[in-house]
Amino acid sequence: MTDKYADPRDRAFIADDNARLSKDLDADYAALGTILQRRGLDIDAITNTVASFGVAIPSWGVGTGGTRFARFPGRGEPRHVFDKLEDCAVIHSLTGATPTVSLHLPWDYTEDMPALRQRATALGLGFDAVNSNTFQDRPGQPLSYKFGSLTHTDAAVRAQAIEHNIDCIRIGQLLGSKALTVWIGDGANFPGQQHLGRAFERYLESTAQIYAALPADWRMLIEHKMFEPAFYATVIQDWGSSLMAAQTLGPKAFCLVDLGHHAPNVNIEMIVSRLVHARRLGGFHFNDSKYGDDDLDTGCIDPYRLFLIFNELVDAQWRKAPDFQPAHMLDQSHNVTDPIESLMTSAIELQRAYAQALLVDRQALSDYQQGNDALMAAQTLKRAFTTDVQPILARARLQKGAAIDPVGAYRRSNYRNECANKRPSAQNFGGGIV
Ligand code: LRH
Ligand code: MN
Repeated sequence: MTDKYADPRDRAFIADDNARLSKDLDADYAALGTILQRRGLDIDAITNTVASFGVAIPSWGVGTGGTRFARFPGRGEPRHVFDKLEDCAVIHSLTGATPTVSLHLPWDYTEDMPALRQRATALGLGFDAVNSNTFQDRPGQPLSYKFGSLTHTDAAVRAQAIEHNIDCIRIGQLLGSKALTVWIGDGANFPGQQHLGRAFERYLESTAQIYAALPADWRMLIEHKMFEPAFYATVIQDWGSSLMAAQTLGPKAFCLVDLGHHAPNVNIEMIVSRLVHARRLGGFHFNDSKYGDDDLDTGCIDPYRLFLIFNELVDAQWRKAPDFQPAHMLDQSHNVTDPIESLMTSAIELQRAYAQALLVDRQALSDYQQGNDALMAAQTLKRAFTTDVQPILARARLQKGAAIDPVGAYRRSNYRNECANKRPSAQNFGGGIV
C-alpha cells in the first residue's frame, strides 16, 4: 500500500483500480446471470434498475458522530459545509449511488449559498431535502426552545421557530432543493407536564404557516420519533400523528420514516405499506438500530428488515401505487468508523436490499398469498433475500464509472491522510451527535 495520494474522484484512478478486479467480476456476473435466467430474470435489466437508485448523504454524517457522553473526533474532520461537500463527492464518485446531499440548518449555514451550489454542481452533486433545526438554541437566539418550538406554549417562541423553517425554505430554493424536513423534539418528560391535545393543535397551527410558505413544487416531510429528547411524550411520536398532520396540512405534506424512530420490533414495513396506501410516503432516513435511535450503519444489525421494507417499495412500484415517490436519505452517526467508509457501505446495503427485492417472483408470491400457502409465500421472499447480488451491485457501479471495490479504492487513495494533512485536527471533544 503506497502512501502516495491519488484523488478518489479522479476517473482514471478509479479505472486503474478496477482493472485488477473486472475479470473476476465478469465471471461472477455471468454465473449469477445464468442462475437468474433459470428464474426467468434478466440480470442486465436488474443491474440497470439498481444503477438508477440514488440515496442522499446527510451532511451531518460525514463528520465523526458522538453520543451524549462523548464524541471522539477522527482525523481530517470536515471543518465546514464546503469540506463536507468534498467528502460527499468522494462517496458518490466511488459508489455512483449518492448524487445528492441533505443539509441541516444552521449547522451548514454559509454566507454564500450560491457559491455552495456552484461547488456542488462542479462536484456533480445536487441537494435533497433541507432539514430545519428547532431542537437546539444557538448563540444570540432571543427565545429558548427548552420547552419546545413549534408547539411551545408561548406564541413568540412558535413564531421564532416558524420563521426559521421559512428561512430554511428560502435557503433551500437557492440550492435547488425541493423539500423541507421538519423534525422537532417537542414533548414532555413528565405525565401532566404538557396537554397532549393542545400541543398537537399548536403543532398544526405552526406547521400550517410553514406549509403556506412552501413553493408549489415543494414537499414538507414530517418526521416522527417515539422518544428523545423527550422521554415521556413526543408531540409527533408515531406514524399516526405524522399522517394526521400531513392529511390536515394538505397535499404537499408527507410522512418521513426514520428507521431508528420506532420501538424495537415494530413492524416498519407494515407502516410503509400503510403510508403507501395513504399516498403519504414522503421518504426515509435509513440507518439501523438494536435498542433506540442508535443511528447505526444501514443493514448492519437487521438486513432482513431492510429487505422487507424494500420488498414493500418494489411491490408498490410493481402495483403502480399512486403518488409513490419516496425520497431516500441516510441519517446515521459514525462514532467508531471512518464516516466516508460507513456512508459508502450503507448506500451499497440499500442497493443490495433493492436488488434482492427486485428478484422476488411477485406473481408467484401473490398466488401463494391468494392460496394461503404461507410456507411457499415466505420461501419466495427468502429465496430473493438469500441470493448473493454482489456482482450486480459491483457491475452497477462499474457501469457508472465508479469503483468495483469502493472501500479498497478509498483506502488506496490515501484520501483520509490527505485530509489529515490539510485540515487541522478537531479539538471539540464534547458530547452530541455532531
Ligand atoms: C432526529 C433526527 C432528525 C435529524 C437529526 C440529526 O433524531 O433523526 O432527522 O434532524 O436526527
Ligand atoms: Mn432522521
